[in-house]
Amino acid sequence: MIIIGERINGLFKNVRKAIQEKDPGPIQELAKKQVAAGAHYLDVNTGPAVDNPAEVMDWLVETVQEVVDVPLAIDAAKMEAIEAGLKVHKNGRPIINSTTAEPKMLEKALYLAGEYNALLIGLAMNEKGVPKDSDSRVAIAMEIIATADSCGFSPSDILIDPLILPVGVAQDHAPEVLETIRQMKLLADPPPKTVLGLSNVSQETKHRSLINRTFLVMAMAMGLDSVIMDANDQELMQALATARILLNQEIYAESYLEI
Ligand code: THG
Repeated sequence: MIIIGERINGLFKNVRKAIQEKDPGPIQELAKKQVAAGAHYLDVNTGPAVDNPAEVMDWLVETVQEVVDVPLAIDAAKMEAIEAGLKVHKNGRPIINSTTAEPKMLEKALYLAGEYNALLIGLAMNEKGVPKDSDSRVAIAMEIIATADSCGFSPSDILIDPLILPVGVAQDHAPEVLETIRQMKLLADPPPKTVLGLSNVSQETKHRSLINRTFLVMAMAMGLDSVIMDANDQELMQALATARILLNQEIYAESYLEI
């Protein structure tokens, strides 16, 4: 399971403030804290409230890379901001986060993935939005994989994100998302990878951590490969480690099981 730390995102007040004040301190603390907790990648997102996203992304990526050497998931709505991050990215293979199946956006994202040897997150949505049922999500994923294939990419260069929505507003989507993850293993050989923005599921709920870890374990049972999540949530990390043992993904479990 690839853990992508979610905390460097302008959605969070302290990150938004640090961006506004161009203060590297809080961002660099969050970067170090997430990597120390076990994050393999860090997601980096300026948040929606900036009017110069490319400039801010450049600064964020440079700021983070001064203190950690994990690769980054460059998370932005605009491809110009993603490209600005890719340009200065230096450790390993970056992740482009993300494109929809909308042809113009997908074409731009694939071009950048080729240019910067990046992995690409393809969202199971198109210009009509996020469909509810898993069949429609799978069909969109298939379009993304087919287009990527025609541009010379392997399905394993693509991370399909079925897009989990807050359970409070879209409860009926959660099982469809799980089924979409399961279906991805049957879509191509090699199959595409899968990813989720886990914390979406619990937005606006009281028991966020419990909902997050319950859904993560269910998604892992469906074959989830990677997850954008709070690596500093200890109970979530423990649930992840336990699920890895129960799914026989972890071989040295003896000492853990004795406790
Ligand atoms: N898929 C992909 N990328 C993503 C998402 C996804 N990137 C962003 C997001 N979704 C995943 N990251 C987060 C980060 C924060 C929150 C949720 C998902 C979050 N933040 C608090 C809130 O909105 O309530 C912020 C408030 C605060 O605590 O300050 O929940 O799905 N590919």
